[in-house]
Amino acid sequence: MKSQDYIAMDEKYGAHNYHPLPVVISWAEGCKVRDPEGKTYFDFLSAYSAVNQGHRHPRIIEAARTQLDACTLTSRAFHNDKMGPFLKKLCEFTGFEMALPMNTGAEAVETALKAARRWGVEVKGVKNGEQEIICAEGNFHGRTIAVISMSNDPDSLVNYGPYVPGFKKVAYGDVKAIEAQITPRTVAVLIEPIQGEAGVVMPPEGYLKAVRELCTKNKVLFIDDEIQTGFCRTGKRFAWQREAARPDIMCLGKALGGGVMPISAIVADHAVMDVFTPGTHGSTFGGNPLAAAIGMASLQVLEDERLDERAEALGELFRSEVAKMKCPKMRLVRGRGLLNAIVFEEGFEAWNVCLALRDAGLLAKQTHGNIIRFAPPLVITESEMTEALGIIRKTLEKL
Ligand code: IF1
Repeated sequence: MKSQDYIAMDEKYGAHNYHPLPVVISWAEGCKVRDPEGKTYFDFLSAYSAVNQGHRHPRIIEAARTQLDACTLTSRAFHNDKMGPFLKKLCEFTGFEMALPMNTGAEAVETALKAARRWGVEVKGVKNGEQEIICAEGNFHGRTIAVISMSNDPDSLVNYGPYVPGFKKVAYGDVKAIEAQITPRTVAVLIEPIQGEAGVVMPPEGYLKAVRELCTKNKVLFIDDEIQTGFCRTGKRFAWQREAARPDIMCLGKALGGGVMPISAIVADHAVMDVFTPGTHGSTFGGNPLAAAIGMASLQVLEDERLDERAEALGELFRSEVAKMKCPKMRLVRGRGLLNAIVFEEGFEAWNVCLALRDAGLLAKQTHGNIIRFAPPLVITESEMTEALGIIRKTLEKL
């Protein structure tokens, strides 16, 4: 079958809840992917930062293969010999005391919301049912009913009511707006350190630190969604580290699974995590031995290959080279590490640029019509980056 046949089959049998770029991927390695016709592309999306370690990293694949021959699933009714070592490694990597493993990012966010609501009652003394959580306009935290109840994106929200109460939405990047909404019933503030889906929107300098201090002062938990920004993507292991704004709960996902399987978690210290007691939360697949083996290898690769430093250096290169490109439609390039976006003029349709980039051999996806996100696997080499920048330059300068 050819690419167009696979696309037609997706259209016919798959729900129409996506509008993908017309390209089919049948093989991938490192920062490159290939279609059934044999054309190779740079992958500048990285499955929305889920393949920071590159496609099919040999050490992650090896860990998966070894575990496939031992044991893949036990459920949490029994212990397994991989979960403990994995969670120990995750705690050491993140600098938190405990971890709670789940599968998808949305589940990690749900887990954090549940932890905060329970903490609010049991530690802060808020009456059950009155807990409030403050979140930011323009957020993206996943697709579950509770999580979309925090969203203000019409596509995510419309006709899915009734929504979950207990959330207050405030402008992103404005500490005063958070402060104005804090009441004695507030149990948490949940934010992304950089808003990915919103178009790589960066808060003003000092925002995270100020949110941290505000939360401490008011006995409110600071929940940091690092599902997209975490695991070296922004040039640090986690984006909060740039401002030393250590959260009370961190939500993790995507690259924790090394691009192989969905693995998510929250990490926190005893003071918060101890609100969970047997039976109060869980998942059939969370902490399964296959995921644990893969997660362990995924963390080890980030550490051994110093992917934080690589993201920092190549991100600088990317932004400085793009800024020099002669494209009258381009307004600015922004980002941190290898999470970057090119913003075109208002009303510009970036979809056609993504098609042109595809034809030239680079895959990227637009967000909000006029913004394209550029986020290659962090294992990309400097010479590959230079080659990819050549493709982007040629395409943009033709507009
Ligand atoms: C899709 C966006 C990116 C996330 C943050 C939680 C989750 C995500 C900060 C939920 C997921 C994904 C979902 C994916 C597209 C992608 C995305 F454009 F939708 F917003 F990356 F920017 N917190 N983001 O970014 O994690 O449950 O999906 O594992 O198609 O919905 P999940």
